[in-house]
This record gives sequence, C-alpha cells and structure tokens, in this order.
Amino acid sequence: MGTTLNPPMLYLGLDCSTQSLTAIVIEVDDDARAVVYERSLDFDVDLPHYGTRHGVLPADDPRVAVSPPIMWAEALDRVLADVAASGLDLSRLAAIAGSAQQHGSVYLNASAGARLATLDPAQPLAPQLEGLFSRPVAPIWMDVSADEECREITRAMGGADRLATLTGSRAFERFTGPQIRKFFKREPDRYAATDRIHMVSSFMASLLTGGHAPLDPGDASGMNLMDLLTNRWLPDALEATAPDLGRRLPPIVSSWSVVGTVASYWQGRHGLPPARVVAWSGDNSCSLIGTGLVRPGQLTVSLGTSDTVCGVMARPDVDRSGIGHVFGAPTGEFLALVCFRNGSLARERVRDQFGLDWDAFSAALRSTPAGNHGGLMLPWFEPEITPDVPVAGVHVVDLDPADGAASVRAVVEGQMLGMFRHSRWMGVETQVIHATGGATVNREILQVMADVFDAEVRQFIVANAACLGAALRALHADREADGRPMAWTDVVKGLAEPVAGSAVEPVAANGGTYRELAAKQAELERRVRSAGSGT
Ligand code: XUL
Repeated sequence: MGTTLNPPMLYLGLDCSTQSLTAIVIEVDDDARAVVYERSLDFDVDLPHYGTRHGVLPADDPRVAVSPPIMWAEALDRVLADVAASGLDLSRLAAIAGSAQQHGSVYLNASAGARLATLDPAQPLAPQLEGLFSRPVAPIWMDVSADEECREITRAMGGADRLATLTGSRAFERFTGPQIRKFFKREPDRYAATDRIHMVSSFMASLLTGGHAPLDPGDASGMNLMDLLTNRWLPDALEATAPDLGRRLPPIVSSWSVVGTVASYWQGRHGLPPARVVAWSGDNSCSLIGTGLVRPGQLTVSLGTSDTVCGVMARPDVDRSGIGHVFGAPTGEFLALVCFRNGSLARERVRDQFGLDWDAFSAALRSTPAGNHGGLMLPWFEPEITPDVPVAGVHVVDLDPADGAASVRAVVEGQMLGMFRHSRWMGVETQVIHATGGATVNREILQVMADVFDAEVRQFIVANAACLGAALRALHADREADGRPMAWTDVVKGLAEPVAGSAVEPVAANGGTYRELAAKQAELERRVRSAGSGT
C-alpha cells in the first residue's frame, strides 16, 4: 500500500448464511484496498452437536425449515476468536457490518436486553444465552408452511395487489410476517412470552453490540410488514399479522447507521477494539454491493443455496405477476429480486444421481448442444418459490431421464430459463450480468447464462459476495459517520470487480434456440401448475 496521511484501516464483514458463517476483513487506505483475511465456519461440519443438515434442523413436515439461533451465536464466538487470532492489527479495526440470510426470525423474552448487556467475557457465549429465547428455533427462508397465514394476511390487507404495492411483495410463506402469524396462532403462550422479534440480521447485530439492535430497510422489507416508501412499520399489516406486534419489533434505521460499538463482552473475551457496528442487512442487499451493482440497469445472478436474480431500481416498481419482490437497497434505492429455492441443491442432486464430480458436470455441459435437442426439465426437487410450487416434483419433456449428460444440461438450462423469464418484470435491459456464488467458477454454467440472457456475464472474484458487500458497507458507513462520505462507486472500486478475463460472451447463434425453449418452458410450467404441481 502507498504512503498516506491516514493509516490503513480494517473493516470486517460477516455473513450468517443458511449453511455457514463467513468473515472477510478488508484493508483500506486512501488509494488501495485488499482482502486481508477470509474464514468460513460450516454449521454442519464445525458445530455438529446442533444436528443440522445444510444448516437446517431435521423436521417431520417437509414444508418446515427451522434452525437453532443459538448455533449462530456460537458460530459468531468461534469466528471472532479466529479473527482475533489472525495476527491482524485489530487496533485498526474501524467498523463491522453484517449480512444474514433474509426472512428468518428470532424470538427473545423480556430478559434478553439486560442479559445481552451483561455477558461474562470469561465464559463462552452460547451457554449464557440459554433461557433467553421464547422460541428455541428460528423459522428460515426455506420454510413453506405458512400458506394459510399468507391467505389470511392477504385478505385482511385488501388483496395481494395492495399488499405488494405497500410492502414490495405479496404474501410469501417464507416472509417473516406470515411466519410470525403462524407462531402466534400455533404457540400463543410462547408468542405472549416474546418481548422482541429479531430478524437474523438484527439478532446478530444485537449480539455484537450487547443490546437490541435495529433493522435496516433491506431486511425489514422481507417481512410483508414495512411501508416501502417510508421505511416504517405499516399499522394495518401489523394488525393483520399478530396482536401487539409493533412493540415487539425493532425500529428501522437506514442501512448505513452505526447501531453501536463492539460490546465489552467481545473486547474482554477476544481483545476486539470498541469498533463501530453498522446495521446488518439481508444477504441479497449485501451481495449487490459485493458485486459492485450500485447503479440501476444491471443484473446480479447469484448461484448459491438459493439462486437469485437481483437488479437495482430507482423507483419501487412492484411485480404485477406476484412472483418477484422489491426490497430496500443498502444504497437507499430499491432492490428487485426473484428467488429460486432449487439452486445449488438441485444441481447437486443431478450431479449425484449420475455419480459425477464438478469436472464431469462441466464436461457433460460441453458434450451437449445448446437447447438440448428440445429436452427440458422443471427442476423442482424441493417445493419451489419461483414460480410458486408447494409440492416438489421434477418434470421433463423430450428428455431421456437416464441420460446423464442431457440431464445435466437440462437442470442448468431449466434454471437459467426460469431466471430469465421470471426477471423480465424488472424491466432491466440486460447487457452485463454480474455472476456470483460458488457455481460461477464453472464457465460452462456461465456460458448457458450468457446465451439464455443474451448478455455478457462477468464472474466476481469473491465467492462470498454478500460477506464482501458487508465489509464494504462497513467502510461506507464509517466514512459517513466521520463526515467524510464516499460515493458508492468509490466504495466498491478495486474490490467488487470482475475477475480479469472472466467475461463470457453470448453465442449469437444460440439466441433463437433459447427464445423457443423459453416459450416451451413457459407452456410446460403453466400446464404442470394448472394440473396441481408436483408428481
Ligand atoms: C430471498 C431469499 C433467499 C435468502 C437466502 O428472498 O429468501 O435468497 O436470502 O439466504
């Protein structure tokens, strides 16, 4: 790094995702920046005593997906111990921000506020949180069990259109409002004992600051409870969801708010400095920053546990078809999003079914033609969010299900065509796609993406864009708090940039093939869904 007047500062980003907790530290001075530390803790592997699979607790009902929030707390303790032992000069740590899987909710009783403020640094965190939860589990974004509550909330709000116009989305089962309603109806005593309902983001920020932390609009807009235009709780949505809900929810503050400093627990336990803690946000809004998507008119496609397509919007134009969402963006604008539940797990299912590794998966894509001779798959190995398919079922046409190579192409093309068709409502004339997530290391998958969207695809350097985005949000908020605001384009410069030479151009000759296949997929989707979803 160059010689500068200001010493280089460190910014920590954390990402509490479905399957892991990741930390990234960036070093920033006046003219250079670099990732200087990265570490990930896998919940299943590193914290096996919680018994999760892919970060989720086993459940009898396949529609239910819950995780133990105390596991996230233990993970934070472990990861921050590692950050402290990394050899970095943490006296230069200026700020921490976080990213979390969206929609999940954590239920705390009235003792939580005082207990969080008086944690004993001589003891590990998790045992000290026993007795704080009014509900031992947190429903997460993969849960599809609140259909009845979605209908009730929609009715009480005067219909799906009004709810979507006000909050950015019609009612979705994984959204926090319907989940809270389900909890209130099924476990009224526990609901009554609940003093504060956090999202995963504000829960983690509360642990860091040692007191109840607020929410940011990026995450709060994933609840069906927030007025998207004013960033305030909507009184009639609160009413439609559960009694006395307003007093149980955190306040909403702008995404770049400093919500506290690192609590004395972390200072005493791991020797962290009293750095600023910035409001945590959802993983999708953090990914926008981590892939440099700070201006309207571009798309990010993230291939992770869920696959998502995101765009930045200057105005909140909600999706009239009811499939997509508009959330708050951490830049103060709006984030258009469609989420596909059958992401990496669907790709892995096909890979494993034919006993392949990822190299063989790529080879299968290379050995098969674009368009797969008309073969198609709707890859709904699990109930799907986009489109709304409550019962799992994989559907194929013109495809030999015993043909491994054709099935590999069919799952990838099926996913990309679904992403293309269901993101048209965003109105983004896509020229460039910022691709992120583990599967983007596979250039053959990126080629299908480029061809289907007829756009150049650029791969982003850090597999965990959400975590990098959190670190960059920490930088942005720290400068803002110092009265030295930084434009977003400067914040992302030098870090949230595509891998050199990674651009994948669309093959013009494949455009027509995919237009035809998209129409064929739309028709298949319509037929399967009107026949009653899964088989
Ligand atoms: C978005 C969604 C998922 C989760 C994954 O609405 O449900 O992308 O945020 O962590």
